[in-house]
Amino acid sequence: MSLSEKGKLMTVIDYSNTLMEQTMRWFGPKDPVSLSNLRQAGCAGVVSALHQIPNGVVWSVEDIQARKDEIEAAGMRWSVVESLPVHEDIKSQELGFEQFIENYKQSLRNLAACDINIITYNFMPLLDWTRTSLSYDMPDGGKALRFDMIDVAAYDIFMLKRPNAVDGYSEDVAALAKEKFDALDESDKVALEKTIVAGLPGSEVGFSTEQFLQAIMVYHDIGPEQYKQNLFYFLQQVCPIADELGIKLVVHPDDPPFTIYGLPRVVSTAEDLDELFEAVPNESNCLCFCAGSFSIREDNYLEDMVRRFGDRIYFIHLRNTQREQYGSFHESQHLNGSIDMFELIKAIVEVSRKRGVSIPMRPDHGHQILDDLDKQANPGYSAIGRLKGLAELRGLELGIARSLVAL
Ligand code: DNO
Repeated sequence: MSLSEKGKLMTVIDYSNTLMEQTMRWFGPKDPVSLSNLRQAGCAGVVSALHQIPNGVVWSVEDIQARKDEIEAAGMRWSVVESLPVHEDIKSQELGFEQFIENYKQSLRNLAACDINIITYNFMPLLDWTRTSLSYDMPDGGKALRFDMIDVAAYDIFMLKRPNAVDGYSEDVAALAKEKFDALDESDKVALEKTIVAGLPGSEVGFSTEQFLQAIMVYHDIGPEQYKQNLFYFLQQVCPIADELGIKLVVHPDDPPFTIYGLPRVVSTAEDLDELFEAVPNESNCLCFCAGSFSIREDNYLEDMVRRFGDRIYFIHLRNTQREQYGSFHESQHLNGSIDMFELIKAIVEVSRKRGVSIPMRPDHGHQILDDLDKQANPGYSAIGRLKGLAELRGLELGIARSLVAL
């Protein structure tokens, strides 16, 4: 092909409508980071939820429309709901749970009536995402979120005193946990428990130690096989309605993607996803590809997963993590860490082009940097750290997209 022919081809192919839609999460009017901040960061879309409505209660058209109007007045669109939480009774199939499924369906109908059709949820029992430190010092002076397996073991074995907890850890981890626990003073213990069980932003529940232990034991009795069936049952009930409404229900993977406190985790690996889509093949049964969550397991090959489940991906979370010893990890810079972000975005670009779609993406979390350090924000959701992440990610994507056009 001559250079001028190649030049013509480059002008004909328009890749811009398959670039990821840039979004950020907004926790609603109480979020210290404003909609105007999000717009200035370059967002076209907003990811939000009606956190003021208790878990299990129907979201009314009125409330949904009010949130939508507020976002649109700021010059963006409400791209994705994160999350419409699944009530704990649905997860454990507690007596009377069918009513919560009916409520869920009604919320879906109301969301569709307002033209909102990508809905995130997760199926992690009791806890949503889990970290042990919300202000881990990075060498550059910023602060990050971290998960320390030794802290988790110390809490589990010596504070929660879960029966047989010690059997779930290697001897090394159990010994280090004992050392750690012995060195904690009362205020350290309170702080650790608060971080672990009081609930991070987005998780809709918080527990006392006793409540937590009791609730865990319920899931021990259920076990992973039955728990998986509970997820499938929920989807078998709601997906037919979601299909009709044109809604995509995107499941957020387990974070971290392995069992903690002996709780079943069933959306952690490519095999889990295979089973999920096979058990419930409905077109509404889809995936929120959370790179950071999946990346904690070395046996999750992220680019392969994007290609394999590409048709089911309707929402993307991009962040990086640095895996450490014993399953510990911290959230690293968006472009550096255990994930090869270049390869991952390349796979996303290919899938988006093949499908001819622009998939909403949010930079998932960010460090606290610059003015963030003196301000209050939801852990992981400070303004400047996320802006930096988004800026780096969109630059990388644009570079990849343009170079692929030129090939
Ligand atoms: C953490 C988030 C999660 C996520 C839910 C989805 O930052 O990715 O809280 O929103 O698990 O249901």
